[in-house]
Amino acid sequence: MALSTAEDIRNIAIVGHGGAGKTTLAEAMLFAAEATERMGSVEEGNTASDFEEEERERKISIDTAILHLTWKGKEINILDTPGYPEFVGQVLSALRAIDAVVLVVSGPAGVELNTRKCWRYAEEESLAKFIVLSKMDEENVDFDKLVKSMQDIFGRGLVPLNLPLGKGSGLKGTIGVLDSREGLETDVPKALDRVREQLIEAAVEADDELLERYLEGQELGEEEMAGALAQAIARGKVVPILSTAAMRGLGVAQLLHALAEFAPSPLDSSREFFLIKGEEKEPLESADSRFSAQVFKTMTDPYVGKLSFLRVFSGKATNDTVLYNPRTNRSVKAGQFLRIKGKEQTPLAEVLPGDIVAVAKTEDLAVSDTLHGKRDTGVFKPIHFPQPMVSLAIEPKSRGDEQRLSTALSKLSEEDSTFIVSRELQTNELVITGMSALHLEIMLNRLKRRFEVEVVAKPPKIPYKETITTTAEAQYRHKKQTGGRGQYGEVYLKLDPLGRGAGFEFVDEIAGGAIPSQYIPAVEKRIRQVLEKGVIAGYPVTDVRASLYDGSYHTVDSSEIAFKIAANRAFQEGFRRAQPCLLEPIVLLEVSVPNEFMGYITSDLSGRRGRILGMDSLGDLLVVRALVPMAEITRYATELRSRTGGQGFYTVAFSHYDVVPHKIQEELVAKTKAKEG
Ligand SMILES: Nc1nc2c(ncn2[C@@H]2O[C@H](COP(=O)(O)OP(=O)(O)OP(=O)(O)O)[C@@H](O)[C@H]2O)c(=O)[nH]1
Ligand SMILES: [Mg+2]
Repeated sequence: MALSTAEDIRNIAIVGHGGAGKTTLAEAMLFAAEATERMGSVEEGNTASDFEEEERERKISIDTAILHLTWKGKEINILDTPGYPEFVGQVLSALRAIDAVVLVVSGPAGVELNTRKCWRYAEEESLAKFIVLSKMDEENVDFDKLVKSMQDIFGRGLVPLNLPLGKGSGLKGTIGVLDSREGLETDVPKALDRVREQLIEAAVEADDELLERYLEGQELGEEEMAGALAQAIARGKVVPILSTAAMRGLGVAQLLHALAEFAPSPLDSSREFFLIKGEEKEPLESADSRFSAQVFKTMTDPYVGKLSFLRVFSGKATNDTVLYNPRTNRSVKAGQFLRIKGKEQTPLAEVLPGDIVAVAKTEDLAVSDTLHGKRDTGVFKPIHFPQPMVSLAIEPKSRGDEQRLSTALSKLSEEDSTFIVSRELQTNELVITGMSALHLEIMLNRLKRRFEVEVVAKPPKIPYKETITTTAEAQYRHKKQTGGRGQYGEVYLKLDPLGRGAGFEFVDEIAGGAIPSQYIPAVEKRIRQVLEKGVIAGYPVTDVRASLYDGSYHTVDSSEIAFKIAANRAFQEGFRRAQPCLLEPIVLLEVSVPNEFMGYITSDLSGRRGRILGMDSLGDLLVVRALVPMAEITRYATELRSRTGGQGFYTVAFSHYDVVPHKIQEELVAKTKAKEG
């Protein structure tokens, strides 16, 4: 399929709260544009977007689906993004590829938490916005109230571009505000006039000349009007609201029409793109003839291998074009560009500025990579992903699967930037971290289905540490001198507590050769071994200084081994005398919830031994910052979600180590003893 020009491309992402009706809308758009022969449904698991097994079974979107249709000569690329908060990484990467968002707001539910978040992301990326009211065929939807509440939240730039005809199950269709009114009955024309006026005012406001003529009462030409509206939309001054009932196909053609007419083409986008070269930023015009593109998503396909999805920002490329990647400083031949339609791919001979396409067999490419047609060091701004915070420790069910597990995990984390795999140094556990318990569950299912590796998962161990709180001295003499060659070594140690984070220090204070210098490294080495294993509960020791200040030796019987034994005993003894304690990691927790949950959050955090640092109100959202022991929030994600009906979210970051309260320390010590038998 040869495209005519970049002006005919429209790149949009459908975003919104979970279950708002995005996938159903995309399906209805494909069907209306005859890109599909039948309209699938989420319930039946046969939509173009939700084709992956996990999506079909759960009836939710997990990955962004890339779809394509042609409407009246316009090539429309649609990115259907997931709405549940754990998949926000998919939304953020999709936004990098497009020029306009279609924010779906469920008619019955109104504005929800994720509606606001998506609005904010779209604003941050300077994207044109369209609002689609979905499920307008459901009962108890009050169109006027809905529009007013959205205008209160998002501003007066929101103006309906169509109106629903009828209500609930009696919804007959929708009427375009700018359409001809012939044959219309009832009171709709009155409302239409009013809205039409609002729309025209909002559209001409940004254009002084038009505004003047309009205020003088001059009739504006249809084309002039459309041009002004398109510009106002591209700049975010006007946000059209369109009513739909996608399951019944109502309002869908009007939406397609609005996108084709008023959504900015890649050339008209008000987004600014620049290539970063060290400290410099070089603006990039989409009319620039140099080929440049950014990878916004990758996927491992069982049949074609790794697919990388690109948004082309400037220039053209063919399959022979050699793509240069400044991150790896390597070039790869494009090989085969592909147009993506859900799970189907069709080969393309050429790609244009603004295109969204895939390339196959590109193992080297990673999300955020910049690609050039010529050698160039400039890179596009990397896509910023949130830090995931829910972890599980995993190990393969069958021994010998370690290698397969690690290959599979690295593939999964390559295609999902919010899924992180790490080996914890202290606990030696393989830990996976994701956005939520559901996210991790989905990943483990994918491991099983796609890579045939099964694992056992449990909460990761908390990396406690051991330290001392006072100074103490200890001595040990190791002596065995009966028969044959003897063993002899004696050490005197002084242990001092050090400040948090200081680690371990060894000081050699031996004077006058009380211990010959060749044995001293053995003393230090043995103590460092004890540090790793711990003394009171099996956790590594930290923030301690050990000073070797005296000792004795025997000219024949002393050996490294003898001094090591003495060092071990003296250190353990000294450690126990120096009022040892356990340290636990404390994290900085930032919780955002609607104001109504303030009471719950504060009492819950104090129950978790948390210390509240501050509270801020952002509109009706409350942001609470607190220091909380890591051990107290291992299941916080699930609990917060269920208590706030999914309206709360949070971030965590490591803060510092602090002393474990005595009672909890006793329990931990007892647990270790029980394990050791
Ligand atoms: N009555 C009615 N229900 C709808 C309509 N569109 C979608 N639904 C229902 O709403 C539910 C969610 O629809 P989806 O299309 O999966 O919503 P989504 O926004 O894609 O969901 P996620 O991608 O998981 O966030 C499904 O049960 C749909 O059948 C509509 O026009 N009318
Ligand atoms: Mg969906």
